[in-house]
Amino acid sequence: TQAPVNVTVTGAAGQIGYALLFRIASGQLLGQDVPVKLRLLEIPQAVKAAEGTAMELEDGAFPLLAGTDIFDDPKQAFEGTNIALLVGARPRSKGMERGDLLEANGGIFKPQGEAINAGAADDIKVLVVGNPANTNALIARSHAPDVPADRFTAMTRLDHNRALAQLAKKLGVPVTELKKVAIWGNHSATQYPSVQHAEFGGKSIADAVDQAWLENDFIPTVAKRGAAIIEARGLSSAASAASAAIDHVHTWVNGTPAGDWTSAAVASDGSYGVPEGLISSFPVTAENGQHKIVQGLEIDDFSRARIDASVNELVEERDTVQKLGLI
Ligand code: NAX
Repeated sequence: TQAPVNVTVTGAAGQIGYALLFRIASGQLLGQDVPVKLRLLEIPQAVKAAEGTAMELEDGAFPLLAGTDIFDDPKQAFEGTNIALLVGARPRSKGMERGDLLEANGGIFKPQGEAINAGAADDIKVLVVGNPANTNALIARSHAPDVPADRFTAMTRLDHNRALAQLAKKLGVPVTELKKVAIWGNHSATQYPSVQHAEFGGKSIADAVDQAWLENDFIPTVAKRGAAIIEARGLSSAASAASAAIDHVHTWVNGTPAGDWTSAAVASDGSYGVPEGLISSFPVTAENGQHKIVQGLEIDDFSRARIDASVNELVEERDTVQKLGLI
């Protein structure tokens, strides 16, 4: 029998953590034949709540769950970890400037990056969910110089899934018919959900919908969906975010199907004019546990402007954390 895979989840007592942990324990992250050991990281004040969640995990009697350990020290939480889901982050409070937000998150993602560098397993894969996700991933990565840069990713799969759902509704087809939808740039309101190369049942989506719908309806609906969920639910998206995190890691480990791609924020290699090293969302394929940015796509003028706008925001965030000495 296989040794359990160590999965560290930060922010384990939060709302995404609550939805995520049970799906990991049930085998949906890595597969029905892979035992997992959970390592939960929380701040000291939330350790008791995490213990409550661990009790419920125990009560699930999950056949694949080999145990749950709780930590308030990143060094211990990332010891020997194979998969790290960095969910806990500092939310923006009222009146907080972007610089303050980035600085507060630097205080979280710097020590976590260092701990991953010091103690994680050689095959470590990191997904950052906590916002601002792309730049938090950049901070963590810059403090883990011994870990290959492509192991640090940030989540735009929720945006990707939201785009699929909107398109399926508009076109009256199941999501399984849709291929080659892409999220570009930052996981923020500037993100660019693109259908330029997208297909449904082998036909072009760009030809089937009009540009006005794309610009005035589809793009803002996807980009502002998080705010719409808060408005309706009184709380930010949690189960859908957890579901997307499961999808991101599952695809990373098991690969993308032939003839399709997914979206993930990964280290840029300079493709499509995105500055090298920036963690930006691209259309990506995954094979043998490695992402590849889809190459050779023609980018029309509309897409170019949207991609540039979002990438510029990432450059500004990077410059800010650089000035703050966080990277
Ligand atoms: P919650 O506030 O419910 O939970 C966050 C948890 O993180 C809390 O339990 C807190 O104690 C913990 N935490 C804070 N600092 C920590 C640290 N240094 N180490 C370990 N744990 C720490 O937030 P939740 O709704 O679960 O959302 C978590 C993060 O996901 C937020 O930053 C949120 O903005 C982000 N999201 C990202 C999405 C994406 O698509 N990339 C979508 C959903 C979500 O908005």
